Amino acid sequence: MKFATKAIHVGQEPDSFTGSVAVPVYQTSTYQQLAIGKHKGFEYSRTGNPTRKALEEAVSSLEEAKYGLAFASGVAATTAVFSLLKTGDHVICGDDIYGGTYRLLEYMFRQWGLEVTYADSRETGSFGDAIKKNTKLIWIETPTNPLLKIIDIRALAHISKQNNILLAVDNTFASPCLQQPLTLGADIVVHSTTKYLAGHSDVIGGAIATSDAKAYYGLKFYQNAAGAVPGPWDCWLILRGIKTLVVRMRQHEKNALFIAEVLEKHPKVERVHYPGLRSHPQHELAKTQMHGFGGMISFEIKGGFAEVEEFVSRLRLFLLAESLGGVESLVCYPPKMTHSSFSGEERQKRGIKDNLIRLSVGIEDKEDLKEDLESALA
Ligand code: P1T
Repeated sequence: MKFATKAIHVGQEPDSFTGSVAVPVYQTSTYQQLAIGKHKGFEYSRTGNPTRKALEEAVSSLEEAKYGLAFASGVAATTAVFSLLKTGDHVICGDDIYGGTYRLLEYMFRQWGLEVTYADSRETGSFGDAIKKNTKLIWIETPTNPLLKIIDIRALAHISKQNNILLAVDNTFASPCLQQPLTLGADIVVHSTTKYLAGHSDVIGGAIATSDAKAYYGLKFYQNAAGAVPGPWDCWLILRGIKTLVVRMRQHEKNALFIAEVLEKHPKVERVHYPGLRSHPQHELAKTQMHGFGGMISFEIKGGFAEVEEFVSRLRLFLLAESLGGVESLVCYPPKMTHSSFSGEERQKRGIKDNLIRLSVGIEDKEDLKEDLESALA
């Protein structure tokens, strides 16, 4: 079955009891058991819920995985993966990552004795160089948040397999529609389903897909033990979003490429980061592992914070907000919003400049988006 068909049908078969075409919302905390130790596959909704199961099947199918797990947020899914590790284990993490992932590593897991090294996201070799005897996990985003760097998943998968290390890829920015890390050799894929999978800025969620049975059973145990599960309504909303993922991603990408080209030519713009531009240093790599370049752009405006403030205050369509991947266009200032958990020094080290602006390009008419950006820049 092809991707667009799977997005509509897998996990979303008509309800066997009523024929309901939409997966029912099983708003129940518990399930009557037939006898002690005998039940119909569900005991308690933290452990399992049919609406959540439908979402888990849908996500695993889109990621070409054997197993899927849904969580209450992307951060909860990320926490689940780090929770596979033990005190004294070492993680190598790409240096350009969502601020919340950095916060989790630095302010939660480090105090529990996890060692973390950040590797240069653009240099595959820097991940290899960082490997130690106790390295258990490589964690990357690609494209990265917020600088849209591309990491060579195949090359990292090769390194991680040779060294018996798990490779986890946060695939939130691309979505499985544009990139399927497991098919490139990664072991675990993580999503903030809040973003493109749900697609309408109306729900918080996370998911993991893997074909590694050992990792899956560890993560499944964690899911039930720690309990950060999504409720059935949230699962239902994400499932509904997934049905239109393909058409939305096509439009996000068309609009983003158009806007990136507009920005690149604009005299008030210093630099544009978008993997679909030929000027992007890893454009060719992106083509080898992605089926499209997505809807996220970041750019450096000429000037500093004053110019950023002025620019965002003049936008009308692009809403100033955290998050991304919804049908509406958003603008974000990473240094003070999504990446405020990095110190100024850490941001500078990573190239997140004070004039960096991030856009989540929605699926509105591209001419309206262009006009909004141009009039605010003017
Ligand atoms: O917000 P939550 O659903 O918990 O997802 C966290 C998360 C994980 N991974 C990536 C790559 C993300 O971008 C995020 C959340 N990011 C934003 C809210 C943002 O505006 O970048």
